[in-house]
Amino acid sequence: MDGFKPHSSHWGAFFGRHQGEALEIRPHPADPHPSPLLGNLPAIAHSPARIRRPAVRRGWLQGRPDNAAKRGSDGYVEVSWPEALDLVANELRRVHAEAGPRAIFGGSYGWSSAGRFHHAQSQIHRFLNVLGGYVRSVNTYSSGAAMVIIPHVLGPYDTFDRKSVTWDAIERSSELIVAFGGMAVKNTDVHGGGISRHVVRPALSGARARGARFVLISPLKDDIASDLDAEWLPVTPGTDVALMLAIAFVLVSEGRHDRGFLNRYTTGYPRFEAYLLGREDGVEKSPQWAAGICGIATQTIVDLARRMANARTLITVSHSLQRADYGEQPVWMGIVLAAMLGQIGLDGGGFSYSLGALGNIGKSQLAVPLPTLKQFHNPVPDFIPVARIADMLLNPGEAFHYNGQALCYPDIRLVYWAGGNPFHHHQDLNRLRQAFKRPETIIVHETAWTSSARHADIVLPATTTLERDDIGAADHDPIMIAMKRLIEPVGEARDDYEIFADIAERLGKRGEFTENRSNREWLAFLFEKTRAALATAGHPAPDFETFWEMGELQLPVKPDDGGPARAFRTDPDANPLPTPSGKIEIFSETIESFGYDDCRGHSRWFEPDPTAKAAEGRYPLYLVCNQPHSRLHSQLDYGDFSRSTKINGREPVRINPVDAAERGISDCDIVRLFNARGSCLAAAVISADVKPGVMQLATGAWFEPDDADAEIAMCIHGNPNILTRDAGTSQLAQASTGQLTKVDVQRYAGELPPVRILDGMAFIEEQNA
Ligand SMILES: Nc1nc2c(c(=O)[nH]1)N[C@H]1C(S)=C(S)[C@@H](COP(=O)(O)OP(=O)(O)OC[C@H]3O[C@@H](n4cnc5c(=O)[nH]c(N)nc54)[C@H](O)[C@@H]3O)O[C@H]1N2
Ligand SMILES: Nc1nc2c(c(=O)[nH]1)N[C@H]1C(S)=C(S)[C@@H](COP(=O)(O)OP(=O)(O)OC[C@H]3O[C@@H](n4cnc5c(=O)[nH]c(N)nc54)[C@H](O)[C@@H]3O)O[C@H]1N2
Ligand SMILES: [Mo]
Repeated sequence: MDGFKPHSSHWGAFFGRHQGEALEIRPHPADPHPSPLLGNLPAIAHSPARIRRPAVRRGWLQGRPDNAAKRGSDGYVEVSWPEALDLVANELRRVHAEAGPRAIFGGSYGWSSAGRFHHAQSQIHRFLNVLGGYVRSVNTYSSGAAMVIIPHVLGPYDTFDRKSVTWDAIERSSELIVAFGGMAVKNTDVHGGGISRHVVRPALSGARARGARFVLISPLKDDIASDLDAEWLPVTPGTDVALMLAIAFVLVSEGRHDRGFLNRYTTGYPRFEAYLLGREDGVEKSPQWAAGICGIATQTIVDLARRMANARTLITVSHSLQRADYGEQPVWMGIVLAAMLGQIGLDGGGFSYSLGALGNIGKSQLAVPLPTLKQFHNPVPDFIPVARIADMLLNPGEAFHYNGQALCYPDIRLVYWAGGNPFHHHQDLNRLRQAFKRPETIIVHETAWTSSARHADIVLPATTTLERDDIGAADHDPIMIAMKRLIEPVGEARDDYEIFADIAERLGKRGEFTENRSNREWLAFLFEKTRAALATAGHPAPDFETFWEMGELQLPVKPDDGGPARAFRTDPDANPLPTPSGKIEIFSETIESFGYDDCRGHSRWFEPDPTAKAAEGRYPLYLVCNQPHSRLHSQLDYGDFSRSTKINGREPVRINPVDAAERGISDCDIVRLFNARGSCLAAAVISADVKPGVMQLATGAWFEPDDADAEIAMCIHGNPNILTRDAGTSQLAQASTGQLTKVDVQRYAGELPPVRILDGMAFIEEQNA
């Protein structure tokens, strides 16, 4: 491949070549199923959406007292780099002097780009720590409820279940795979940090060819690969726990649950059983009971429970189920159900959280550590669960609960973001727009004029990964990649690292931040950790320059031995779980002791939140706001592939034929989705793959308000977060509930405003122009 150089992204390894104006991208030749998301990359080199020069919001620059109210609708003034860096340094100095680091929010959640060094999250946290710390955020939008519940039930997130069940074991041994939330092919395109080979499809096809059967539990039929002939149980969104309870009920009533396993490996089962059988609350969680809630027929539930008890069964629960009200419950209940089947730790059986939600989960673990950039210590005690950002900005000083702690929201005066897009990822964007009017200053490093950049005061143009050398490597992925710079920086864009280094210099901290290493020296330094481990273990261990020449390096993996789940099963006394009981906690005394009414001592079905129910009752349709197949989140929405999936410039929304007919909606009509929080336009796609009563609108279309000054704006492009509710899963995890909301829809009869946000910032002016 003449002139092509290796590189890597969250959606796959590839080779690129920039000649003349054209950036050519080719998938890695060894990748069996390269992601179509690669088609979004070429636009990086030339898109008008890229930020080309530092820019400052006019009202902020002029220092008007009420200027913050104009965030989101103000114009910008381009300035030189030295001016921009001075402004940032002075502002950090001022806020530090007046209020200290506890007034600076640096949570800065977001996926930024692959690459171990130029990872924007690592860079900003390191930088803010060098300056004395910042208010941080904990957990993720992805998995915020699971990250809190799993440690109570199984032990540290990511150590027990996500490291135990492999694709190989599924291909080898699973007989029945019951996938709650599915294993959508589109989702396995992606893994944070990179994914060198997309192997999920061949593994699942292999299991199917051997005779394994798949049951898809989801409101969408295409949440699993079509060649698996999965049985589709179109569950009502948000009701999986009722279905799981009913399956458990059948197991107990028919004596099919594994008492031996429950006795030896779990604690608290009797208290859960009392609830299940109705001894606690007078309600039997029977299939008849569940059928009325989840929309799956009684006999189907009974049959499924019997099949699960009679086969080597693997239960998977996707991220999506826990990104909803009471999201802790389906994860917990999935574990309880697998424990009742007694198959946890058996080859190809048991439970796995998030298998199929990300491409590398289910691959073998690496036997060597990966390069990581040191973050230094953050002395600031304050933090928020990541999705409580708007609550924090709107309610400084207000008390909230989280995982057994009573906490207070800090009073934030400066927000600093690099590598994330809150106007993509957060819920109830009209509320977030109000919240973003609160701080004194908002600084954003961005590659493109996203809506978040358009709500900032100081916007610093960052390079994309294609403009930098880096090392690509991710957990569970056996290939390390020499990510070579493919294009020159666009406009005056600079690496986050350089930007932070120059600001640190203005604050007298350059040496501390850079440790006097150049970019290249950092890469060699970070690589050394992996090289040394390879050498110690007796594997080929090239030096950095040789690795760089080679372009990629195969890393050794641990044997597929069933992981910690097998070890626990084999000898629970020698390998107890790091839970209070050393066992799987079907009842958690710890959680019970918190006294929360929305997450109690054992998994249970919660009726929809009464306030939400009252408010949403008028909106008859569920809206599934899932991950897009055409991009990663909001990244490169301006790319060719993402744009090719839009209809009349709008994001497609899928509607069942029955719901469409009732409303006189035809294919490709522009429709308006609405509820009490807001509305958006989208393009109708009529599809029987969506359960009646449900619509589906992927996340990630860049938020573009019809009227940037209106209190309740309509998004003319199709961002579902204008509709979602900004409320935590429960007081336990306080995680995002963005996956589901209730709406109604109608044909849009008004004049169609053009979508402009993907084509750059129109109202920029040069200083002194
Ligand atoms: N309603 C609803 N909302 C959701 C979800 C849902 O299911 N439903 N899913 C949630 C989930 S799981 C997630 S993970 C979040 C994702 O939310 P985010 O991670 O915030 O989304 P991204 O679009 O990946 O944002 C990354 C941003 O970083 C920028 N960027 C890329 N590389 C660099 C770089 O090198 N430097 C700098 N400075 N910037 C860079 C990109 O341009 C992009 O704007 O969204 C959440 N939001
Ligand atoms: N192509 C692509 N892949 C991605 C991403 C991306 O942006 N683009 N993002 C990545 C990230 S950051 C993450 S965290 C993962 C997220 O992984 P998930 O959160 O699992 O992914 P989603 O696509 O949001 O949801 C998966 C499916 O769950 C179904 N679902 C929704 N609600 C319910 C429910 O109540 N019950 C049941 N049974 N099913 C329900 C929906 O039909 C949806 O299609 O995906 C990753 N993969
Ligand atoms: Mo995520």
